[in-house]
Amino acid sequence: MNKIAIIGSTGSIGTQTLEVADLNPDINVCALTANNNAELMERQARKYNPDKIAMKNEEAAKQLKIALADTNIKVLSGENGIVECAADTSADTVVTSVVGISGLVPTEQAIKAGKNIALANKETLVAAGSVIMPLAAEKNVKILPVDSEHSAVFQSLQGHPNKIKKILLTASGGPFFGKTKDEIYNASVESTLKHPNWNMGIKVTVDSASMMNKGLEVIEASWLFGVNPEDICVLVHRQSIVHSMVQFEDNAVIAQLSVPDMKLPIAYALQYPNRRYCGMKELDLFEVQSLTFEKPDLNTFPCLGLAFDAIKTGGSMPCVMNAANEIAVEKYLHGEIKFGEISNITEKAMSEHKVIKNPTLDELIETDREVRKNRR
Ligand code: MN3
Repeated sequence: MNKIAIIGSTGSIGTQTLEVADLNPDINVCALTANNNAELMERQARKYNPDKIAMKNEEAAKQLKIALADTNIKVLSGENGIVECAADTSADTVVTSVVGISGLVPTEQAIKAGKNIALANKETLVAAGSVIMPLAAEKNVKILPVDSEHSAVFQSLQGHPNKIKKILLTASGGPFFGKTKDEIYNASVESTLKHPNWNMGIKVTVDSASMMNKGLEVIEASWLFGVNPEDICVLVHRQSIVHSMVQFEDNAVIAQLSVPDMKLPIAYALQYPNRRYCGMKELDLFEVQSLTFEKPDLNTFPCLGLAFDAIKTGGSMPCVMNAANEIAVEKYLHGEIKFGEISNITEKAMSEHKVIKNPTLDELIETDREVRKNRR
């Protein structure tokens, strides 16, 4: 039996995690949290009967307290309620499927409470990998990747106790593959949200279009697998069938292939080292026919280059990059800036930042806050 808490259960990864749980009776849901979708949370709470739930939005929590008055489910609210659902439950594993920096503190508190982490919130490691990874080691908890590329790397490492020579991280290229910087500068939100292969949350879809998503994943991979950024090679692979690869000292390359479906990495993280049917379709390579790999275009997608710069600089720099990008994406979605300005804003924040070499978690949270304040 794997008891889980889901931080962000009404989002894309959260709902797919529950679909995986539906197929596997050995996964038991003991806590759920969300921002403000009270209607969906009520349905989830009634179906999975967790011990406790939390809504970040106080109004939504109030509404649910009334709606769930006939149950024994404890309804909490605010940041503290979310942290309680992450750290103070009978869960063995906490699925962190919220987007952005808001996943950081619940993840940290869950690790401190000795919970394994099924990590879908990449921003946590991007901003604070230097604090989170040593903490996880100290508390002897596992950080199991839910991001499809990192899950593929993790799967490719099974049975290979050897040192990684290179990580070959694949990228779909997003909706603007093959375009020039000028052509996408004024890209509409609608065209940005049209991802060719993956159906994901809004923030990660915009990040995919700018290739910042791949940049965040380079940093995530570097922390998860202890690999230098110089040894992470990004390949644009339009078919999204090879989810990433590992090259070993003997130059053998091991890959994981499947149709693009997040249920596989979710199920693997929750049932590792077992594999069970998770609702994903079979891969038909005759239908796919060819698998192609190309170099990313750093001129059209400067965000990818910024991420390599940020992790090479280290310290508080990736945290600054992440915060500036989150703000810029938000502004873009609200029609306040052009698509092409996302990278400009991020680059400017990075160039203005005075790096803290070995930041504490508090210093990182403060840095994140500063960057957001200055960019709003
Ligand atoms: Mn990914």
